[in-house]
Order: sequence, then structure tokens, then C-alpha cells
Amino acid sequence: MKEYKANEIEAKWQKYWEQIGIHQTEEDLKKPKYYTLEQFPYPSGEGLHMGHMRVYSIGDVIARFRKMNGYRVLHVMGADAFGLPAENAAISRGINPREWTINNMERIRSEQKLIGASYDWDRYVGTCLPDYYQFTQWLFLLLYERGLAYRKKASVNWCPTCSTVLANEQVEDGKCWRCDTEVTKKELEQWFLRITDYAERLLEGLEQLPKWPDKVKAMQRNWIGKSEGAHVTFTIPELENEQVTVFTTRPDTLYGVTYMVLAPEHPLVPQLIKGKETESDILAFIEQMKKQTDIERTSTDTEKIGWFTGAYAKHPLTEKLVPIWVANYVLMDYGTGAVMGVPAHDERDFEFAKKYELPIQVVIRPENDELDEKNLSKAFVEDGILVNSGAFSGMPNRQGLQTIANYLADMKKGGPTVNYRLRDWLISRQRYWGAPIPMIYCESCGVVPVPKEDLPVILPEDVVFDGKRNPLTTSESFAQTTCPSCGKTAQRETDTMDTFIDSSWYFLRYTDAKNSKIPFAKENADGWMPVDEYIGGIEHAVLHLLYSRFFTKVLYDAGMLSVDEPFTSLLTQGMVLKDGAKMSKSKGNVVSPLEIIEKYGADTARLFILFAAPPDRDLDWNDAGVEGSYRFLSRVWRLIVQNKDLFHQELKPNGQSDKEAKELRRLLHQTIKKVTHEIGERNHFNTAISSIMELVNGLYSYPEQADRGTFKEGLETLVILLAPFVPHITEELWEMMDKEGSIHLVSWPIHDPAALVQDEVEIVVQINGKVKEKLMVPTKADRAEIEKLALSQEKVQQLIANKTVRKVIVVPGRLVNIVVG
Ligand code: ANZ
Ligand code: ZN
Repeated sequence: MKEYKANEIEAKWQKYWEQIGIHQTEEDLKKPKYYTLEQFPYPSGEGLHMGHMRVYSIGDVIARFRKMNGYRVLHVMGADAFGLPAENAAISRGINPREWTINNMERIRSEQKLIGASYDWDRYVGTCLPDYYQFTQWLFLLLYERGLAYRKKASVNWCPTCSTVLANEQVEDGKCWRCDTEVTKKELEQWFLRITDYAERLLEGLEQLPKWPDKVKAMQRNWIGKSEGAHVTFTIPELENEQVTVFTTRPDTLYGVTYMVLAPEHPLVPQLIKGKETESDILAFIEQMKKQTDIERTSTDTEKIGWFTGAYAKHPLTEKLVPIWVANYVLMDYGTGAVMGVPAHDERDFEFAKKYELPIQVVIRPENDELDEKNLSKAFVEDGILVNSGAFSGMPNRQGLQTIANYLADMKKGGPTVNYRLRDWLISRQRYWGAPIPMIYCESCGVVPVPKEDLPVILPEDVVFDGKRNPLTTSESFAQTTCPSCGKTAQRETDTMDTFIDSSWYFLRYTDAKNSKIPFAKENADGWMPVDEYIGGIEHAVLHLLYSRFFTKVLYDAGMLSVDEPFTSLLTQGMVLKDGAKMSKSKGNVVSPLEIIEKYGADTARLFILFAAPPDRDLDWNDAGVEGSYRFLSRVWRLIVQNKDLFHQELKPNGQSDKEAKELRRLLHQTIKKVTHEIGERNHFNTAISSIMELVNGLYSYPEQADRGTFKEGLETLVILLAPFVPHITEELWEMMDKEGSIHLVSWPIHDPAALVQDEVEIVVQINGKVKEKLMVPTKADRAEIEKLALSQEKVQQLIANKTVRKVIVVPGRLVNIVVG
């Protein structure tokens, strides 16, 4: 008998698929569309790891399943190919990042092919290729035209190791997301994208995404950080009534303000302290604050440090003067960089007021109690009734929130407002391996965008990689240019874009990957978007997924797209563990996909990965499990090989012929129903596979003499159901079964509800509540018939002989209880 040898057949079928172009995207518009997308890899020098293999296996089952179900499917792959590791490799190895990256892209691509995934390689997208990044630049210009890209001098997050700035999203616990170095601050002119303009829509849009994990939505909500509150405007008499506005979530506590605090970086500070006693101390303090990160400054463990500026502000309602302080705990880039201090009702302010002996004024009392500031041991932060609050006294404070905010608006001293934690997206990078920002600085014309027809702004080759400066600044051919508007000598921007911009629109490029004029044509994008199932890691919950949503909304507003959310459903796959720990080089527990593919074949690896856990859970790699998957496939193989002869015969199933045939047919249709539901509705590939395993058992125990037609149908359907999971072996078996064409072009089976109906059902017979016998009764039998059948059983007869039957209780489909006395 021919044995199952994966290596022999996998290469053969991969080649065949390529020859017949089976994975090319189908454009038949009569079919419903399905866009399934796996996050594209970063082409590091390491090749594929098990995490990749897992994502691709999941995506491939979905794509193949949808195709067999009559969808036209977009299933594509690419490489997120710009980024720092290429540049670092260039520095350490003395090669160009392009060379290093292109090699890695090739390597990854050839490894991806070994998995047998059904990608349309004609739509391959590599973000570092000029035909892609010219449109990344094009989109930057679009953002610029729409007022969404701007340059400003800002105190930015700086990673000394990567020697570049980082977006807020790339700073994790005060450290660089990439290299874990402590992030510092630096003042630089930088390009930003106005993502904050979209804060509310990014928040609201989450409501339209029921198929996203709640956890991811919560992380985005939290990142956007909406706070409702009020602006309150104070004036500073000694600065000619200069205004300072604070942001507060508690305008109801306005009468309890006893001081004001500005962030040390607040632009008014220098004027306020000028000539004051504390001027030099405060200037030193400001310098010191530049070194503390925002996280440190606002941590509850950090000691609150402040200085009195010597100046006073006038309260907008009481007109009393309150001292103005500067303190570490007030951040310049949140709200307005200024806060009103209400020690009686805010814990942080209470602590600060106690430390610096500032007055405390109670303005809310508990509903049925008094509150006296003299014996207040901590801030009263609960709800209650307003006191000492002028005309508002006596009002519940919740009501006071609105009322006082509205009153401020009437008085033109502030009013209700909403504040977001989200900051504009800092996209300038002082690095080489990214898309150059297409801007030119001209002495006469100022900042001039590169005309779209001049794109791409190509990365020059005459650069020095010494790890000390932005290599682009070392290129003479690049930096010097002419102004597109006046023709005089001008300077190019040498910063490149954050690589997260590249991945914020790649899913759109796939819909029209060869377009040489624009990023994508609207009709192509509309034909595929939104992505129906997006598969990737949870680590992108905020960064990539938020940026992609932002880009999609901008493109929607620009009329380039008809959808404003990119990903209908999001599947965040779990990690691949080994012995309970994440696979990593340092732990020495890495299992490489290639090793497994070489030893067992891609089908076994795919099957194991899909069977071992639901996709959103962590998966424990286990060698015995891999062996088990291989054995299962061999078992399927033998089943078909042993019964090969059946497929030369004209055999139709005769479902009515015998009991076994009926049972098998029922099992078969149950399996079809289950597998279809588990893949199509739940992405639970593991349970789908286990029901296929039961079918295999059923087929193995099917007797020789039972209807052959039904058996043949069972074997054929088995192979079809397995096809999305293990595409090579099923193709080989299909051929062995004398079938024409690829199994992957076969229609997915539809279960026959009639076949699921059971003719007979097992019931138990109890005597005085104790189970004594089991028997099969026709499903259609009524109570009387069931009772008769139960009483007529030989064993029952014996047990009730000489006894009086007092009562017989029948529960159809379950039991008969005979009460005897
Ligand atoms: C007065 C007040 C009274 C406050 C009270 C709270 C309780 P969230 O919810 O995070 O938005 N705040 C405003 N801007 C700040 C800044 N730049 N740095 C540090 N703290 C700042 O918090 C808003 C509250 O945080 C604001 O409301 C303000 O303190 C403080 F009983 O104003 B509150
Ligand atoms: Zn000019």
C-alpha cells in the first residue's frame, strides 16, 4: 500500500496550484466578497516563527473555506518592510538596508509558500518598494492638503538607543517599545498627524464593531481617554488680566478652589516669576522636570513637589485671589496644562495642600451630614450637597456639574468641554529606512510640498551609516534640491515617516496593488472593503489598529472610500508556548516551523496548530500532539487508499437500505453541519477538527456489508471537509479518488436536515425509579406504544412478574418508570 509521505506530495501540489493560478483573486462580481487578512510580517533576518505559522494557518482555513462556499476571496500577503532593524543590520554588517531587507523578504516569502497558504502573490505588497512608498508619500500629501499634517516644535519622546523620536503610542511604561530603553525628552521641530481631530469618531466607531474583542476596544477607549468637564478661565491682575484656563472634570467644586497650579513648562510661568523671590529656584525646578517622564511625574508614589510663583489669579465667580503654583504633577500636554486646586475634594490636591499649608475649603457635604474642613483627614470625594457655593448652595453636586459649567459659559468664563488623552501622532523619524517625508524648505516660499507628479521621493544610496546621525543628512544628492514653486535652491526634509504609516493603509493597496497612478481606485477598494476577518496579535491593539482606523476615516472623508471602519471582525490569536513559556531564543525552547514542515509536512503542522487550541487562546506546543496529528492524517490516508476501488465504481448512496447506512449518513450530515458552523460562525477550528475525527472513526467502524454508496459518499465528504485545514494531502487523496480538477474548487457540502432526524431513540426503563433496562424505540412512537414496548421487554417481564403495576410514567425520548407494589 502506498504510504503517506508528506514531503513528496506537498511540493507537487504547491507547484500545481501555481501553474493553474488557482490562488489568483477571482473577480466574479456576482459572487459575494470575502476579504480575509493576516497581518503582514516584518521581514527580520530570522525567518518564520511559530507565531507566523499560526496566523497564516488560521487565515488560510478561512480563505479556503469561503472560496468553497462560493465567495470571491481576497487573500493576500506582503511585508512591512521599512524599519529600524534593517538600518541597524546595515550599520553592523556594512550593507545597505535595502539589500538586507529584500533578501529577508524573499526568504520569508519562500517560507510562506511552504505552508501551502492560498495567497494571491500577484498582489504582493512590500512597503519599502518605491511603487508602494510613493503612495505612502502621496497619502501624506493628502493629509497635508486636508490640514491633518503639520509641523511644530515640541518636546518629544526621544529614544537614545534608537536615536530617534517615538510616538506616544510607542512609549510603554516610559520605555521604548522596541528596545526597552528609558525614553527621554527633546525639543524638536517635528511632523504630526492630527489624529486628535478624529478622537470622537474613533471612539464612536468602536460601537459599530461588535466582532472585535472587548479587550481591544477597551484598550482603544482608554487610550483615547475621553473626559467630560469644563474649562474655567481665571485672570491674572498683575499681568494686565492675562487669562489662564484650566480643565476640570469637577466644575461643581469651583467654589472650593484655594490655589491654582501650572505645569512647569506652561508658557506663562517665566512672566509670572520674573523678579520674584523664587525665580531662580523655579527655573532650576523647570530644568529638573525636563528629565522626569510623564509617567514618573504623575505616579501616585512620586512625591508632589511645587513652588509658589509669587503671583495670584482671580477666581472667575468669587473674584477672590488664589496663589499660583507650579508643580510636577501637572502635565503640560494634558488639558490646558493648568489646574485648579480643590484640596477638600481631590486626594491629590489634599496631599499637596497639606504639604504646603494651603487653605482647604469644603464645598460639598454628605447628604445627611455636615463636613468641617478643620477635622478633615482626607479629601471628601463622594457625591453630596453643595455648600459655600454662592447661589448654587443646596444643590446636589451632580446637578451642580452641569449648572455651574453652563453658568460659566453664560458669563464667558469657560463652559462645558470635552478633553481627550489622545495626542496628535508624531511621525517624524530621524532615520533612513522609511518613506521620506515629501516636503521641501525654501527660503522664499517656506514649507512647500513635493508635487504629486514628482513622487516618489526616492531614498538615496549615497549615505553614511555610522549610527550617529540621520543617514539622510549625509547625502548630498538628496538634501539639496530646487523649490517646486520658485525654482531656487531649497532643502529637502530629511526625516522619514514612522513605519506605522506604511501599515495604516496596506490593506487598501491589496485591493488594487498594481495601480501606478494613485494608491488605489475607489471602485477596487469598495469592491473589497471592509476586511471581513483580520487576524493578528493583541500587541497592536492600540498602535496599528488605531492608526489604520484613523487613516480609513480620513480616506472616507476625502471621498476615496465608502467605508469608515477598516476591519469588521478582529481575531487576535493567542501565543504559541512551549512548556508553558513563550517560545524565545533566550529560553532555548524555539520550535521552528520549517523543522516541523520538513519532518512531518505542512499539513501536519497546520492541523496540529489548528487543533490544539481555539485561535484566540494560547497554544502549548507539544511534540506528542504533533505526532498525533501526523497519525491522524495517516489514518485518513489509509482509509482512502484501502477503499480506492470504490471510486472506480458508479455508486449512489442508498440511504434507505440499511440501519448502518442510515446511521453513517446521519453522522456525516451532523459533521457537515458542525464543521460548517464552527468554521463559518465561530472560528473554532479545533472543535471542527474533532468532529471530523469522529467521522473518521465512524467510517472505520462501518461494516463491509452495509451500503457502499453511502460509504463512498462519506469518504468523499470527509476529504472535502478536511481540505481547508490540510490542503495538500486532501488534493492528493482527491486525485487518488479519480476526481477531476482541484479539490479546492469543489463546493462545500450542505447538510441535509432530513438526514439528521433520528428514527430511533434510546430510552431507559426504570422500576420504582431504578434503571433496569435500555431499549430503542421509534422516535415517532406515542406514549402508549412506548409503554407497551417497555412492558414487553423480557427482562422487565421477569422483574414485574408477581407484582402489581400501580402506575407507568412515560417521558418520551427519555424514560419509562414502572411503579410496582
Ligand atoms: C479640579 C478638580 C476637583 C479635579 C476635584 C478633580 C477632582 P481626567 O479624568 O483624567 O480627565 N487635571 C487637569 N489637567 C491636568 C494636567 N494637565 N495635569 C494633571 N492634572 C490635570 O482628570 C481631569 C482632572 O485632572 C481635572 O479635574 C484636574 O483636576 C486634573 F474634586 O480639577 B480636576
Ligand atoms: Zn521657493
